[in-house]
Amino acid sequence: MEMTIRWFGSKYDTVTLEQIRQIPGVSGVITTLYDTAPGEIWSIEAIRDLKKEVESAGLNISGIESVNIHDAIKVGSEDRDRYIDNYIKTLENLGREDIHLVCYNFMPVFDWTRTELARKRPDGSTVLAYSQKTIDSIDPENMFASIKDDSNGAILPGWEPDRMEHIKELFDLYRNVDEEKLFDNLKYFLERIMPVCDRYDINMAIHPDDPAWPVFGLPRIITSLDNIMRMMKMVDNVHNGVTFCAGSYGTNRANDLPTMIRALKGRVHFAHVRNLKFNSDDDFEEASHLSSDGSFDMYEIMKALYDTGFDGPIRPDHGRMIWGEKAMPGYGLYDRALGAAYLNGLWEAIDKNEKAK
Ligand code: CS2
Ligand code: MN
Repeated sequence: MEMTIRWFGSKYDTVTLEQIRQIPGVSGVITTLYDTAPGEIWSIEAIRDLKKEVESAGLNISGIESVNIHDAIKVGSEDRDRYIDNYIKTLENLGREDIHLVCYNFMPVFDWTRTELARKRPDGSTVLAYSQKTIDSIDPENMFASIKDDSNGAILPGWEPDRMEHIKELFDLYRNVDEEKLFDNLKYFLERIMPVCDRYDINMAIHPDDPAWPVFGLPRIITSLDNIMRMMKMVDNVHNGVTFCAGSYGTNRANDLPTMIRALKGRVHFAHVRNLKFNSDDDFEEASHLSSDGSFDMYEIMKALYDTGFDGPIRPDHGRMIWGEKAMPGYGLYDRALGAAYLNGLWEAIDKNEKAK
């Protein structure tokens, strides 16, 4: 595995490449062209500039998160081919620049959903949190307004203000899209992009829906082992794989994370490892990465990745806001650096143990 940190680019991130470079054991970043809209072609020049910037800081680009999918593709509207053509061009340009991992998601309307961006934990840190009761009591059209004041001024991934302005139209678009339709549209998209992935050896790694169940009546399909198996079988190509995001699959307590990782052997191209603390089945908050601070056994998660021969990039995921830092919720420096160090420690111990056997 390669330990990495997500970085939104110097225009958007409060964390610098120089800081990331000083986290022990981190050699790469997972990044994106944050100012491109879904559906736009990423130019080779822009990709090259980004690469140059990262490399001159002594790091490398380990993958892209995300190249976002235009709603026309998810909905399957008539103009989807135009957007898929653009997506293929972007993949081609990434491949030509020697980038071989692309994370994306297929969630309708919203990306990850949280009801609070700064819930206070007993130690005084603040974290992202979710309560189904709150979701049930708010109007989805006001969802964005209800959380944006806690965002520390950052644009949250998937919650771009100009998209959110059209929220009503977005909901209308998905009115006739159910789970089956969403699976069909995902299949159509994957079938069209696999040839370019084969040509440039690009691993597509779908990010799970977060939380892993339908929200506001919108269908969500990347939620369980059965559904991912269905997705991988419907387009059976090693380049059609997954981002194993522990914190997203883990929102549904029926998902046994280490067992899922083991079942997905060979198709996990990217791992997000983080911990959640459940207060009840449908109220949870994010915790530090340490097992005892949350509800997951982080050792078992890392062990399952190790045992299945996982050799892709891994990153700590959403961190707490600690030590007075002001950053994009979930994406400060301090707690993610602690997370990376801890995950590296677990990996080293597992590795030494296995080699001593
Ligand atoms: C999230 C998402 O859990 C996460 O990593 O922050 O925004 C994620 O990056 C996207 O869903 C991937 O497309
Ligand atoms: Mn994730």
